[in-house]
Amino acid sequence: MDLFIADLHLAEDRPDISARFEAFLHDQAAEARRLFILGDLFEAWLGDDDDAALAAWVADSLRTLADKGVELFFMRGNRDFLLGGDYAARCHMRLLPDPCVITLETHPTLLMHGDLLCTDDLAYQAFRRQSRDPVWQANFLSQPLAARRAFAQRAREASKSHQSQLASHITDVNADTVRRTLQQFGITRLIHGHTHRPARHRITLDDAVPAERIVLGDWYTQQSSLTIRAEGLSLLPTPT
Ligand SMILES: [Mn+2]
Repeated sequence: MDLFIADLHLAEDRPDISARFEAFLHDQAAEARRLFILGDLFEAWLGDDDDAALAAWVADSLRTLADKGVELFFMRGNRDFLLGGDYAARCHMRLLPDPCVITLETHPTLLMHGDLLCTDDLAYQAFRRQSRDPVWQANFLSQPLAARRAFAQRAREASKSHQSQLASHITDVNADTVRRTLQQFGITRLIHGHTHRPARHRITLDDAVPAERIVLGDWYTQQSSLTIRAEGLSLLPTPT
């Protein structure tokens, strides 16, 4: 059984989400063969040298799960895009590039965090390009932790105000970008998070090829996960 989660947005001031995550790791996750975390596990990530208690607790919890034999994979989101190889090694999880292709029960599947698909949000895409630049990242990571914390706080406030000014279709994926991306990879199933709009969307590619886009939910008020078994697929909470 393969399990997928995203957008937990774990934060020091949200112990309720950490408690939900702890329960999930003890129950469903312990039964899985593989657990894929598709980004935004953390509300913010300032660098692998961050000494916050939350990061240490998550590393211990994930390593404990890995030691039970569950294979762990992590793809960076737009909040934790600075999570690096050092921290991944502490968690005993492998880093995945965004996008990446895996085979699930013989079905090739494209995995993404999802922010790359939101191409109508031009300001965000510009920031994304800038902040994925190795020189920008090295410069950011060379600053003292306190300065990085202050920057992240300002960035979160700016992002909140930016999001609140945008129509909801701008902050969602662009349908053409989704189709183009799937066609480019020659793949008919996509799993992503980021938009916090859990759903299973039937889509049609060129030459009437049917495809599916599965969107994972966030963890603000409940556990959200996708389970894939040979018998089928279940998305929780069930999309309304
Ligand atoms: Mn995100």
